[in-house]
Amino acid sequence: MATAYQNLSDYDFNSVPDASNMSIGIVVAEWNKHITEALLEGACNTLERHGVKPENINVKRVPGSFELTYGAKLMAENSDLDAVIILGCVIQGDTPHFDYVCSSVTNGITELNLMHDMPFIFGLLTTNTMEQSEDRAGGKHGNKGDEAAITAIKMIDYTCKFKN
Ligand code: DLZ
Repeated sequence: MATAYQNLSDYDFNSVPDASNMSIGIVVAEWNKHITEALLEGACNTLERHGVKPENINVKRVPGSFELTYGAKLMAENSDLDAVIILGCVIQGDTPHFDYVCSSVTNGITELNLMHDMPFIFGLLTTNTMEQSEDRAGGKHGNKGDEAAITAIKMIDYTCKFKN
């Protein structure tokens, strides 16, 4: 896995645009809750570190990763947001239909990005074991929530270059 060689929380602080005027939605799957709540904590802390006001972070929860696409769609269509971050965790060993859930979320997010005029950010952990997920949810490989937050800020800034 590529992320084993790159810490998900490592980045150059100064390369990230100011985010104090940004509003961001986060949809979180409840399945593998201790992992997804750690991703959420990482994402919120990173957004706030770059200036996003806590009242401009809109968090909603859905039961599992399969529901993330619909949750993100509703959030985007019913709130005034600049981006939506999608957080979930699918573990191959625990999930007989791992490939179906992963490809559903991946295709769903791709479609949302094409349908809407805002970025939808992929923050789904897809691992072989719980340990690999823990390593990427604040463990030895960092936190994918941090990575998703930075990506959201950079993609909002990218979008602004075309809108203004
Ligand atoms: C059913 C299921 C299974 C077996 N595994 C996971 C998982 O590892 N991660 C996850 O986020 N969700 C899982 N789910 C739940 C499905 O995503 C979905 O919530 C249910 O199939 C109901 O649509």
